[in-house]
Amino acid sequence: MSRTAPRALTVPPPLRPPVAPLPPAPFRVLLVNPFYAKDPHASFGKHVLTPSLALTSIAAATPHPWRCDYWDENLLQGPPPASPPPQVVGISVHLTFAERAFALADHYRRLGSKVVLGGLHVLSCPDECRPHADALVLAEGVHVWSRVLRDVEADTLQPEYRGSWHSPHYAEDPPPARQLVPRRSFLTTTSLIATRGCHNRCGFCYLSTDGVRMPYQMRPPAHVAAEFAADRQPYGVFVDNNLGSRPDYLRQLCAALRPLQKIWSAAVTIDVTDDPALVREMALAGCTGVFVGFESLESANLDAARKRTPRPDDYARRVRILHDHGIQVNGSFVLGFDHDGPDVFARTVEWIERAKLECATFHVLTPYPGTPMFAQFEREGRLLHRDWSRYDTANVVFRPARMTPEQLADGYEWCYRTLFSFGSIWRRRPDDRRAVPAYLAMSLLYKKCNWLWPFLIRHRLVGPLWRPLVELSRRRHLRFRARLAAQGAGPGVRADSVVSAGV
Ligand code: B12
Ligand code: SF4
Repeated sequence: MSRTAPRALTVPPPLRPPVAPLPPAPFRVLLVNPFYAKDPHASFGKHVLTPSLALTSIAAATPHPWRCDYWDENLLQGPPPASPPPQVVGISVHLTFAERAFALADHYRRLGSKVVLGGLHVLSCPDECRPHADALVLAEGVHVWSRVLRDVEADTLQPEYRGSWHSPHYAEDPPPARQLVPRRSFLTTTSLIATRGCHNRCGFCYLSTDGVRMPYQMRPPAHVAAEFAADRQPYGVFVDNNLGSRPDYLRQLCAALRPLQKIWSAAVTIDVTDDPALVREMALAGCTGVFVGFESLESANLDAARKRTPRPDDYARRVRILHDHGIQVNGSFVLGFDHDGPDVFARTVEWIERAKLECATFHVLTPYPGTPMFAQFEREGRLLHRDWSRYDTANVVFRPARMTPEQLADGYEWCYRTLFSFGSIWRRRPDDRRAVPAYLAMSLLYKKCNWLWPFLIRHRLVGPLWRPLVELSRRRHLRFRARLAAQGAGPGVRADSVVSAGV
């Protein structure tokens, strides 16, 4: 794997005014997901696994006669269209790409468009966003979007609109406008969301940001299943923070998904294994991969983060429950907590190999503005800078307690290098020999082919290349599932699916 990312993945395309500027096109909206620099240590494939639902959700709430276009700068198709400029430009802002979002906003305002900014960073740092926008949308956007456009029509656009995470109408939100997303550009366009919130409120998570007190809300399982069916893809990715927060709901959702005969992955906390019968229902409903935030193998770190989770010495047994049901595990680990010393890297990687996690992602602990952790580090004078573009969990932005920033940066890099090596990929292969070739194909493409990803992305070959592998996985999963169902309750069938949760 290359240690530096190619220019196309680190530098956004230049924004130049059109040679012959035209007046803004009335009733046209352009929704833009801004460019962000990619971490050369991780897989570039991660960014085209599935699209974020922020803008397609907004698009779905667009009233007649407005028409939306969608532009994701990370698909490497050059600068976003501006001739003619749309009457309204909506841009998602996260802290890591805030600078690019502001450059885009300034560009379109110069061309005469009205610019509306929304997303997490607008909520946590509105004062920073205000000078770049005609209007800000704070928090939930779907329910205020039509008001924003009606106000543009009436020339009464307000500087600020505030949505609510407490809306009683969440269950009735329209399905995201997935048809706007270029189908060939992603492994799957079926990003799904069934719930909002999480039963935890970990101190480092964006869910503990000021103003993000969202109750756990759920959408009717039948609606979610209908959306999955309608997008006509074999594989769906749930982008929920934690699909397992309410086991009773997850059970109902599985019952609705099972008849679709599709495969899917989701983020859950490891306590989903409290009830192996629920894991079995997930498998029978098509779950082939879970993304689990283990965060740390050190209890003291988890306690300090206020994460309610089973003890780390029980993690391996719980991973086996998932594996026994054909569910691959992509573990997420945060490095640099206050109880982490320089030995944390080797210990974490050794554990991952012993537990045979098919995939893992590492994150340098990152205090997001607005979270209790950010306030604490600021109070203690431990923030190194406020260059948000490096608050991407791939760079060290604070002074760790038990090592130097350099040790943390080197250790993070070492973890990825070791885990993405041929040796480690081989050591973590599934026990079931039938599953090994597909596991190897997927792992090598995902982890060892960063040189290939820019080409695949630019030429819109991601979908065409991955989809046959995904379809193969789906068929294998259906065979596995038939055996699991025939066995009755109680595991014993080994994993033979190959798609892993990657968000
Ligand atoms: C899908 C996803 C991805 C995808 C796509 C990201 C992308 N930007 O295209 C991939 C896998 C590539 C990814 C990568 C990363 N991600 Co990510 N990702 C998500 C995830 C799981 C789902 C996003 C989603 O679809 N949400 C559902 C939509 C409906 O909700 P929403 O985004 O909040 O949008 C609503 C409002 O905010 C608002 N809104 C948003 N935009 C706009 C725009 C306008 C105009 C308006 C009016 C309103 C509006 O209205 C929307 C509807 O109500 C979230 C977690 C989550 N569940 O939200 C993390 C999350 C956004 N990711 C996060 C992070 C940290 C990253 C990475 C840095 C991690 C890493 N080290 O690799 C990278 C870097 C990417 C980057 N710089 O953005 C953090 C962000 C934290 C923060 N404070 O900014 C989150 C919150 C996860 C977490 N638990 O920490 N991610
Ligand atoms: S369990 Fe995960 S999603 Fe839930 S609060 Fe903690 S880090 Fe955030």
